Amino acid sequence: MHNIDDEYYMDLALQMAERAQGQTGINPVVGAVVVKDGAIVGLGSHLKRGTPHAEVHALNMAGAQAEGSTVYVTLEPCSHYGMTPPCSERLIREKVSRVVIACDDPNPLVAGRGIRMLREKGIEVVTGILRDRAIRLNKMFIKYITTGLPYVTIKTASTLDGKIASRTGDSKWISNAAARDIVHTMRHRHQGIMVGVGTILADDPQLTTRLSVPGLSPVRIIADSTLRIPLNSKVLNDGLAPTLLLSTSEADRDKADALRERGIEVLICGDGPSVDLKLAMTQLGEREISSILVEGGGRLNGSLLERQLADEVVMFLAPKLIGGLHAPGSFRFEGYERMADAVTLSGLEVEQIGDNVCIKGTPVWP
Ligand code: AOF
Ligand code: ZN
Repeated sequence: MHNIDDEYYMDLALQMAERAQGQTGINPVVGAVVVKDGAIVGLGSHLKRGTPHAEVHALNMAGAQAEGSTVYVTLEPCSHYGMTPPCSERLIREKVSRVVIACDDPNPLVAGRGIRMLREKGIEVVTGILRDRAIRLNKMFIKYITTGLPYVTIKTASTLDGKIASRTGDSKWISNAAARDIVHTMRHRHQGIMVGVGTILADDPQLTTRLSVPGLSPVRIIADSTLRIPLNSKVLNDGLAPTLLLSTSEADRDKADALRERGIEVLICGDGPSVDLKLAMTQLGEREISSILVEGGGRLNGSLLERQLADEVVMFLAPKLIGGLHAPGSFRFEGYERMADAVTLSGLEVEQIGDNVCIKGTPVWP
């Protein structure tokens, strides 16, 4: 049991924010708790872009009890007029006494101004309570708001010898059912899902979110430099989520037109022969896709790794050894010459899921 202190209330605010992951679009997830005279009098979470911020919901619930209260908020209250008015002004107007913040808002429009506004009005401000957890929670928002580029997570499922299919191409299934369920939660929490056209040709996947309860499906992004995608593939016909194609100027114009007529957006990412993935990320960022889950195949994973375009790698390993001199591996690219050149994963997290192992980390290039 945790003693009742600032961390106790911040933990509650973080839990509310955590549960909203995936539903705020390019906005952060934020939770707020209002405490007055030793009791919680207001709770709030930012639920969707364009709707009230966490503080507003919590203060509305607190009503007149907000005066003289302590407000816990997982992100620095905003200071700008965006789709909604500034939360700092609202906190000042409500005459709260103390604001406890987990982490600063890296949005250049805020970046410390929210905290300054509160302090200038004599409100006590404490920052850094459960800061690391708050930063980790908004890793996607932080990357996107500071770079305009999506946060890229590469997810792989391989045998222990690193293969994502057998020598004949068989891949159903490598990871266990529990590991595959986790992937659907990951899909829910990303704005986009990306695969290479080879995956469409091999598996004709839906790439939607399928949980035991309804979930949010990401925009489906297919890297297909020459538009080889079959017109009858599921992602082009099921209408379950938008689909976007990444191609090059070498792609057949008639096929591009045919796809656009069906409402499929076709982006031209460079002059070929393969999709310029850096340019693709810039264009996807411009379309407000702030996070992308990459689900292979090996070539797409390898290209992203080679171009240093991955923010996180999540690898599910099954206790199987399949061999195969030409069986594909999870990262297929030219490769580095020396072990000292290898990409390493930092901040490693290892979790056992039944007989599978999940390894997560942040790639670091030497
Ligand atoms: C807060 N509390 O709950 C959230 C904040 O367009 P808007 O008005 O929704 O503003 C979005 C920006 O506001 C977003 O980029 C981030 O800087 C901040 N989000 N701030 O005080 C909240 N969601
Ligand atoms: Zn705000």
